[in-house]
Amino acid sequence: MLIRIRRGWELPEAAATPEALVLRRRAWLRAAGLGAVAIAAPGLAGAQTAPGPMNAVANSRFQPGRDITPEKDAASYNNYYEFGSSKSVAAAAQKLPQSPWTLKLEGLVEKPQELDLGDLLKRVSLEERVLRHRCVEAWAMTVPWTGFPMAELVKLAAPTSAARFVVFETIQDRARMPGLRQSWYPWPYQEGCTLAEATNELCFLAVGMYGKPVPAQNGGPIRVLFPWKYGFKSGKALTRIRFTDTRPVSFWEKLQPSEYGFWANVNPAVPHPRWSQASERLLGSNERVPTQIFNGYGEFVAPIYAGLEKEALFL
Ligand SMILES: Nc1nc2c(c(=O)[nH]1)N[C@H]1C(S)=C(S)[C@@H](COP(=O)(O)O)O[C@H]1N2
Ligand SMILES: [Mo]
Repeated sequence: MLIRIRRGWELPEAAATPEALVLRRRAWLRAAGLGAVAIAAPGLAGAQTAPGPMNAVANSRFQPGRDITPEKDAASYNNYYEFGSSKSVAAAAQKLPQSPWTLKLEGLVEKPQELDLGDLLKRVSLEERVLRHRCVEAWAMTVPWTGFPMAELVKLAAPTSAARFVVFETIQDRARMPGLRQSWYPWPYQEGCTLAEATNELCFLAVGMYGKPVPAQNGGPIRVLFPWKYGFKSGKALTRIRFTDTRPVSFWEKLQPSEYGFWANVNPAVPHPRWSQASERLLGSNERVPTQIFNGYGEFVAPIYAGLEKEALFL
């Protein structure tokens, strides 16, 4: 018999049996659509054009269909391996200076540059959008983020015709990130995507959360969001964005390629090798709800994958 050694990372948190999980019907009606959202996120209450917190305009194109996760839950239950493998990294993460911050755009671009984040934010228009986030460990949250589409940054970088992939690299601050001493991890934390994914309207660079700067533990001062992919693709505290012609091997793929692939699109029908992906636990309420393909964003992103059916799109 093959004895499998369980690794410490990304264990499923759902040890409960499915029968014990109450799958309640949700929210669309009870939350009365925008009503609940507007109450929880003042930035969304106004007219489309009225700037809200952080001077952001509400973008209501991506309706979450769920209640917003209480801020304290989203800000206190984190994955951030640079600060250790526990979920309680918020205190340690406060040591990471958030300003000044530089972001390098490099690789196969016509305009390689080093951007001061403050300057960059003067050149983009901020919007607030409420997005679902689904961790591969089967928990989820729904968060109002402030930021701008990744497509705007791609435009600033002006990738050459050879560029096909984008790599998002996290800062390595050895003095403040004790997790970096765990040498079995393939630091730096880097995840990547195709240029088509990066320029999809859903790919978002977040600098705010709940109307305030993104807290350090959630990836401040700037992180990327791929709401249709498992959460590990959404790298935090970005310091470099690199355009390449070769598919990058990302952090989790290097660690365990049989469990974490390049694409990592959410799909309830494709179990993780060690647990089911059929449902997810909502941070805050602890309610369990069914997981949706592409985390419910298929109408926006499914066309990206036409012709790629032979790829491991959902691992
Ligand atoms: N740099 C970095 N980014 C990261 C991670 C990490 O460990 N380091 N964890 C990822 C995982 S697994 C998830 S689920 C989300 C968690 O984001 P949150 O803490 O804001 O909920 O961040 C992702 N981005
Ligand atoms: Mo995750």
